[in-house]
Amino acid sequence: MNDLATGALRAGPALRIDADRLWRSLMDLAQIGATPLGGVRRITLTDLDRQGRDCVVRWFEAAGLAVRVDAIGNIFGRRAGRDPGRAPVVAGSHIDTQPSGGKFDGNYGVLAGLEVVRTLDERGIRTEAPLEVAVWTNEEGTRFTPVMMGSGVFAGVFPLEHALARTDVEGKTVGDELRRIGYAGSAPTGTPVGAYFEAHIEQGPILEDTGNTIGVVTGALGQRWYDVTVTGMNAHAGPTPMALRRDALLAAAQLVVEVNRIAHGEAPHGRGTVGYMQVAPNSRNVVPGEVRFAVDFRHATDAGLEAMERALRAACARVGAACRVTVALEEVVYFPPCRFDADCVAAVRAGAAALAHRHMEIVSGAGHDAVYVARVAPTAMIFVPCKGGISHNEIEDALPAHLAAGCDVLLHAMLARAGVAA
Ligand code: HGY
Ligand code: MN
Ligand code: MN
Repeated sequence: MNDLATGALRAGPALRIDADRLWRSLMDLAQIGATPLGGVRRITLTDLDRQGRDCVVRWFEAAGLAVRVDAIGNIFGRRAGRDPGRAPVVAGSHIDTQPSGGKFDGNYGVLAGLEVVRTLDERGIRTEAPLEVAVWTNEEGTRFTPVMMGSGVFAGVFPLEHALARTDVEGKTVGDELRRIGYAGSAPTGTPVGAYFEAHIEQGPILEDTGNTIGVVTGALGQRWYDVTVTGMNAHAGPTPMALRRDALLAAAQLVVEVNRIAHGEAPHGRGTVGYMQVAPNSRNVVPGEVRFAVDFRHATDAGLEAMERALRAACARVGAACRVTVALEEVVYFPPCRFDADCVAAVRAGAAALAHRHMEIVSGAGHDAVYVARVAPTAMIFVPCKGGISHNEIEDALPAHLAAGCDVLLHAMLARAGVAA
């Protein structure tokens, strides 16, 4: 029998990826944007993002993948299947990071997809359906909102022109920055996907605390993000009597406390964070006249998100009146709680069981590109533990054995959906 024919035999439960090669590729990519504390700062559409993209494209091409880039900069590496007419089974994630990001958030899902391809090539295994590895543009939403931008355009959630026109705090647009780094692609976006799997670190403590290696992700919390602008009056910190002040930062500080209180009131699934704040004029002896800050709300139900928004609007009115400032609230991100495809979730669960990894069902507190891809294709995610559940932090860490286990589950779930050519 030729190699490809025996490939089907080799695709049994004993098939494993190369854990050392996966770890090396993660460490090599992490050099691009490496930070002193061992993290990665590779913000979307910066020169470091370009370097990361170039590196991954080189690896895709070296693995024999046909590479294309779409109009929002999403990168796809395609491995032919026996039946070119079938929609591809896709694995992917993102390589843009938070300003104080880690080595694994996003990067793991892309490099696990590449490791699956490398393993199949090594073993001479051809699939029935084509496979693709995807790198989604601007998942983090830290420089340009909305979050999960590339996958959102791909899934038709955001019009392409709307995304290309989004600006950062310096007024640079997504479109200009894509052109500047050479990733304003011409490939069509929204191409067919037979099934999508995303391997990701959990970014929370549950798997580690419960001794599970694999998280069978059944869905993700819904999110609402707001930009809040508080407008008072700049004033001299000395002669201005306390009673006459219109202090925007005093009001903003009270609203930060309110965001936290609202989230606690929606336990166990409510989440509320103010992670970004700009104070103007930001001078030590001037009563601040303007404060802009971001609110990130999350919940397991739409009703919960709506209740949190109502409470926030009431707090803005109350605090605004008390501090004699105006408070403007603008919603910049919304997506409802999502449930992943039952058959894809079952493929993940079956892979974990066949590989004898302790596993549990889990709902993602983080948003992921899978949330938008799930709108257009059967989708599921695979979680692995990260150290102390810490992420969006330079000390983010994970065990090579856990990363390899998740990649093995990804391999078997993809083969289950793509089929192995005889
Ligand atoms: O914010 C999130 O949930 C994701 O990390 N972008
Ligand atoms: Mn991520
Ligand atoms: Mn992230």
